[in-house]
Amino acid sequence: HQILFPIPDIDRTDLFICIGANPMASNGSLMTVPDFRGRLKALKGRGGRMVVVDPRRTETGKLADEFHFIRPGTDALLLMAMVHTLFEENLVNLGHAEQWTKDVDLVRLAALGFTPEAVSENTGMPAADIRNLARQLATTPRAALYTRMGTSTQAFGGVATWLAYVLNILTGKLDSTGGMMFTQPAIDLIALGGMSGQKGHFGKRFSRVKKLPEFAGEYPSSTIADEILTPGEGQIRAFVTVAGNPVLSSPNGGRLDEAFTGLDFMVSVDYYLNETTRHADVILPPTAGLERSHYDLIFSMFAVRNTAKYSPALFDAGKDTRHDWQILLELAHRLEKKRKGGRLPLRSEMGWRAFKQIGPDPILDLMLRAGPYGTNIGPARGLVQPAIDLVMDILPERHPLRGLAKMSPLNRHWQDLPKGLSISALKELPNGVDLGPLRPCMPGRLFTRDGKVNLAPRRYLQDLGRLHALLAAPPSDDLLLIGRRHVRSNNSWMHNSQRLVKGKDRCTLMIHPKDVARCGLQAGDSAEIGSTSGQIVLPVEITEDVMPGVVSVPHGWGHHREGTGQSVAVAHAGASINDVLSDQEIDPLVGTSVLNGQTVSVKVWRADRQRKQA
Ligand SMILES: Nc1nc2c(c(=O)[nH]1)N[C@H]1C(S)=C(S)[C@@H](COP(=O)(O)OP(=O)(O)OC[C@H]3O[C@@H](n4cnc5c(=O)[nH]c(N)nc54)[C@H](O)[C@@H]3O)O[C@H]1N2
Ligand SMILES: Nc1nc2c(c(=O)[nH]1)N[C@H]1C(S)=C(S)[C@@H](COP(=O)(O)OP(=O)(O)OC[C@H]3O[C@@H](n4cnc5c(=O)[nH]c(N)nc54)[C@H](O)[C@@H]3O)O[C@H]1N2
Ligand SMILES: [Mo]
Repeated sequence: HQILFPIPDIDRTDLFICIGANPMASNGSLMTVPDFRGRLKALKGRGGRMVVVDPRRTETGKLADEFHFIRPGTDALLLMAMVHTLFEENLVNLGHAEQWTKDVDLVRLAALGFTPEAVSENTGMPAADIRNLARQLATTPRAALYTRMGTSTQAFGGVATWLAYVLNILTGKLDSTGGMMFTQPAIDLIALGGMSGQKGHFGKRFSRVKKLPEFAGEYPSSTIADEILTPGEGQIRAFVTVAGNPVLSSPNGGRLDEAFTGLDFMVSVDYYLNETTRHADVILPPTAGLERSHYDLIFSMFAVRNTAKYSPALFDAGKDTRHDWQILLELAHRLEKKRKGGRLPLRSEMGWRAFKQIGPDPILDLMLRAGPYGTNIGPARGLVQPAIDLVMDILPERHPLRGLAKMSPLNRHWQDLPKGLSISALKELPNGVDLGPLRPCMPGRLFTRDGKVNLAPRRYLQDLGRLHALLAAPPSDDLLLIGRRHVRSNNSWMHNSQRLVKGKDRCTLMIHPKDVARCGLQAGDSAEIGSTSGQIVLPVEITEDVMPGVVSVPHGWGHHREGTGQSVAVAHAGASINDVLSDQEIDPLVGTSVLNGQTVSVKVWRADRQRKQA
């Protein structure tokens, strides 16, 4: 399920193995972790350790007790070799996961060929270090192995992500204190969705052009351009973007940029006139963050501690402005009317109007009250039930909110709140409420038919042929491109704030001194980074913090395109890594873009030569 996965119990772990993530810059990812630095300090204070594995010695890597470079795209080999070591050295111990895990033996067989010695050359990690890492994970009772962007958005992302779960399960870390645990948020979208029959799915449909699998109803963004540019039945002719800037965030953004120009119609719901919204026929700007109330439904599912916080709007919304929810609801209503030939049945029309009238807060209130820390909603329910019925009428069959209709009033009181959670209770607690640390909850979180975790799904096993091929091929000495994030940036949209972009140029090509010479570069040069998809030019930043053979460029830059309305961003344009990354390179198992580990060429860029070409 797209929003159900275990989170590192960072506040109680004694060993945090962090592979392909940089929480010092990102504040976590599928781990919502405010003040990572403070929590890391506490971890070290209680004698704990952090190990980081990354092709770049990141801000997080610099604070690690143990740091290892790894060649981009080879994590699946490292993780397989760790699995191999666990079996070989009799370190497998599932703990209470034993009861609800099956096919452990298939995993043992799958790992047979992947000895630490065999994967060492490809990964660039000494065999002894790999064995040691597996042993540490197995023998530290409270340990968590966490992988993220670097291990998932790469050629073996699917297998690497699977193996990270496998390692946590084989060593008894899943669902145990200080290990990898599921959250119990005040609004449990999984429980709500489960009640509406929504159980998560993958590969139920395939995209038209490239036949890529859907996941939770979404297709990979790398194939948007194909769907717009390829003629035929089902070709996309109109496009809506909401809070996204895919021209900068999708691989081969240049192709997407072109594709958008050919659309019949485009709408963007966004504040900014940026690289993507400049193609829109209509831009609908929503109210700003401080003009609307806020409760975090999604990130509470991933938080390292269960908390609930409601933020009321600080400012009145301007006259004639709309919240995102109002814009989207209005668009949906009008489209639905159009689809039905201009008129809706009375009951359905009333449902739409009821939804617009009540807005999200009463629904939020109901979800809080009906949730695991909620109050008994008894009489209140009687009052709102008719409105709920009307709203339910217009929701698609499998919409998670449908779970609400089936939720029986609960009577579990939260300890500090005699009346349990509700919006009014949260309004009295402006700093939010602490609902305590993560708690074991398996097998309650399992939705599989047999109530078991299948440790070796066929889909993953079938992808191992590719991993064997990687192992058999000697590593090439081409330069491999990886991304990076910075604490003062957020993907593509923080670059129009002077405060956030001032100071040293951050959109640079990081390159190791050993590679500088072979590319004919010197400090102070600009480099041309090229691939079959395109070229960009960036200043070089020579540093031993990247692994030899690896270069790094951040994403979200490239604000030189005409027709955007962001003067500060234009003055700090940088270049887009996604103009170099190919949209043809995907992980065939899951369809995810290869954002890390694509091959590039790097050479000196000279203004004079460029002028001659022009
Ligand atoms: N300040 C800030 N915070 C953010 C964001 C932001 O842009 N700025 N973005 C937000 C979003 S949308 C997300 S998804 C999260 C992401 O949060 P994280 O998952 O922490 O993502 P990154 O910071 O990109 O870290 C990925 C790391 O993987 C490394 N890496 C690259 N290739 C490989 C590889 O092949 N193997 C291994 N082992 N490592 C590799 C990179 O060097 C990098 O250190 O952050 C969120 N938070
Ligand atoms: N090469 C490479 N590419 C990457 C990544 C990488 O690591 N490397 N990371 C990928 C990841 S993990 C992600 S999540 C994507 C992110 O990429 P996108 O999903 O395209 O998102 P952003 O660049 O963050 O753009 C957010 C947009 O939302 C607008 N916005 C902000 N707040 C609101 C709001 O309240 N309402 C509305 N309607 N609009 C709002 C902003 O103005 C901005 O235009 O990039 C991906 N692209
Ligand atoms: Mo993301």
